[in-house]
Amino acid sequence: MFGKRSIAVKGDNDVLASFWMPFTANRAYKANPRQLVSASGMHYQSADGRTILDGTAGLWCCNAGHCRPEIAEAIAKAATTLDFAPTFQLGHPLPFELAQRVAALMPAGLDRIFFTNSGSESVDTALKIALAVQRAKGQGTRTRLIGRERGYHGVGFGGISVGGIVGNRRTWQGLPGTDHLRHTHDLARNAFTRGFPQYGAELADDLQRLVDLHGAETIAAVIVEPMAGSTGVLIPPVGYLQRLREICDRHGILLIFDEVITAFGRVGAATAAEAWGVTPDIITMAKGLTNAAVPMGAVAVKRELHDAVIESVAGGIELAHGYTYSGHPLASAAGLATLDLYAREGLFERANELAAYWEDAAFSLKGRRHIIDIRTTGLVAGIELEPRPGAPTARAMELFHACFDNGLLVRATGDIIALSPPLIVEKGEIDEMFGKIGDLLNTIG
Ligand code: PXG
Ligand code: PLP
Repeated sequence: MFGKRSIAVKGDNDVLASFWMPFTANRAYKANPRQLVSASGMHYQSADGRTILDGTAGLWCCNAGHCRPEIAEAIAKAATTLDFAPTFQLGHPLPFELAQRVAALMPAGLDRIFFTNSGSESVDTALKIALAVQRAKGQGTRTRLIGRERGYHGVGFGGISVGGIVGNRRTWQGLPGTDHLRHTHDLARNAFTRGFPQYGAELADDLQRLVDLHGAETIAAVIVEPMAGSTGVLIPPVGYLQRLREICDRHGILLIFDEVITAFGRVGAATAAEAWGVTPDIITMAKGLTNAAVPMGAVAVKRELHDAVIESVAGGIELAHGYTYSGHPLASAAGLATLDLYAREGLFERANELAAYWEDAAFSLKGRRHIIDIRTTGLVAGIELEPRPGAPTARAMELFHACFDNGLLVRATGDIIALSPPLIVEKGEIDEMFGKIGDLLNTIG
């Protein structure tokens, strides 16, 4: 009902005013609202009755496609069996089961799972666990947290402190004692590379520079996205993650991979860590964990790090951290049903198998108007446009709108178009996505 009313009265501020929309140009949206009212499989339905091909799996999260009945039924069953029960000093079965299932998908050794409700909470949790681990190991001087320029780690104070997006940090001071590695984006050397960029492994040495500057004994952890998603699909240069791992090992620094986007099949395996052969100490997840049907995040921790914290106190609560909804029954049920679907339909393998077709389809746009780079990995693509002189980001935003008006959902970030379809995408739909983008590029200035 709400959807109908709000659309029928275009720009009606009485109806749209109360919802302060997240990461949205509120005034522009409310002047020209675009609403989605239902979804199924690869498609959304808009309030004005159009079918829209989902090129982004919602916000990188509906990896098994929309409104899967198996997940909906599992949620309904949980809601009518045990709507809520605490996990503080009590328990209920589903999160124990889900933790085991998640652990089995993680790289060997990362089999202790903490549940949260979002990627941002997963990041805050991972950073707090890293500090607790260092303290438990008698390394209490290690309090510094290192992130990376162009990193997105959600919007908690921890996440924005290690994150590297100026707009997300400008208004808030963030935590003291953080620093940042340089980002790896280098169009001059790497534009139009297929797969991993050739150049830039040496940028990992920036961590050595920060060790030399601050002292290793002050640094607790480094957090990076194995592939930076939000800031435009920045694929790690060949050897970069390996080198980061080596420098962390040399100096007793914990390595955290923020896999909120990359986990659950996006890059062709359960994790980017697995796909790319570099094992961090801690992995953060969210999004695809429940196919986004109920909010949930998780943090996977190496068993010996978990044990160090658990054994550091004689008795009682070992880690003073947790959310009311950690391991919520509905989220846990959604997670279990989602992991079943991924396994039954072989969706991670499917992403891997489709990756070459996806890459070819993306690179078919090479040479088209405005495009200055194309990059893909797994079922992700970034298409970078030349910024319009004097109006950066305007061109990508115009293309985003043109796509939406023509039945295709993409993401615009800066002057980059990001694509990350549900892993059930068919080849014909891949052709449709890139075909449409190619055609619409001719229509924008
Ligand atoms: N870490 C990473 C790597 C993420 O991509 C978060 C943490 C935060 O998760 P929550 O659940 O708190 O939003 C994210 C989220 C986009 C986009 O369009 C990306 C995210 C969220 C919304 C939009 O790129 N990533
Ligand atoms: N604020 C208040 C006043 C609370 O009582 C609680 C939890 O009990 C919180 C915040 C934290 O909420 P959550 O556990 O859902 O993160």
